[in-house]
Amino acid sequence: MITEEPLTTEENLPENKVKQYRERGFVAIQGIISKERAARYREAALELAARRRSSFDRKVFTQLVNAWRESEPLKELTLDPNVASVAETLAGGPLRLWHDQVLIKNPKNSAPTEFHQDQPYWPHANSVRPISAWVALCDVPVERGCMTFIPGSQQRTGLAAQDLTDAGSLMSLSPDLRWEERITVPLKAGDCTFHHGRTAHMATPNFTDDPRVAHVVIFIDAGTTYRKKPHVVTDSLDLEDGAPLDGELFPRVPVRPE
Ligand SMILES: O=C(O)CCC(=O)C(=O)O
Repeated sequence: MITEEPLTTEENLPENKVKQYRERGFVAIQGIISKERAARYREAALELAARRRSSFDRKVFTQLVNAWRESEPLKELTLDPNVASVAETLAGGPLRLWHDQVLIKNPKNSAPTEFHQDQPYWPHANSVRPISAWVALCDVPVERGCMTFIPGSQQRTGLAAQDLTDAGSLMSLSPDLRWEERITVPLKAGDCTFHHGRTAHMATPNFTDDPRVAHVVIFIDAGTTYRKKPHVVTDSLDLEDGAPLDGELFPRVPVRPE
């Protein structure tokens, strides 16, 4: 029988993790879900990728946006109260779901996901503490495509959207970032990193024979409003500029079990 370390929860989250998150803009958390659940969700993610023939296949990864709308197991993970309550403690304020995404780096995919910030892609106003949980659904050592962060880069505001297939994109917008420290974070299945929506991050290539399967749950401030610009999640919603992002697509979290 495999004995597992206890999960990290809002109750036992070490104070220094909150401090690290606020200073550096990211933090690694062991055991946000159990390994047994990670294995189950990994299967669900691969099954959804096979089902969604039309999924967004980029050079760097296969991206399944709003997986929770089509897969019951992945909905359970996206709305997991432990993930959301740790996110809320780290962020320091009330949150709602923006969207989730399964990100699969296929075996032997030598393309890194290049450095970028997430927030410049999003059609949001009034969002100061967006936070993403990147949950490893398989073991992710450096050679399978783990995340690398530039500590403190969440302070860089107002940058244009960056191209995550171009290694020079973020660095040309903010050249001194080239000389900043980078921290690479391998994760075991069931562990996660949380990162702020402006923290510069990349992921290494997948040189292994197995897919790298991650599930990313993206939270935004509960009071975030819509700022008109194209985005796959909002394009079909016909929102007015300034409309609140709320309703069943953007639920408040944590959703507590009844
Ligand atoms: O997993 C990756 O390859 C990149 C992930 C990423 O950019 C994100 O979660 O914001």
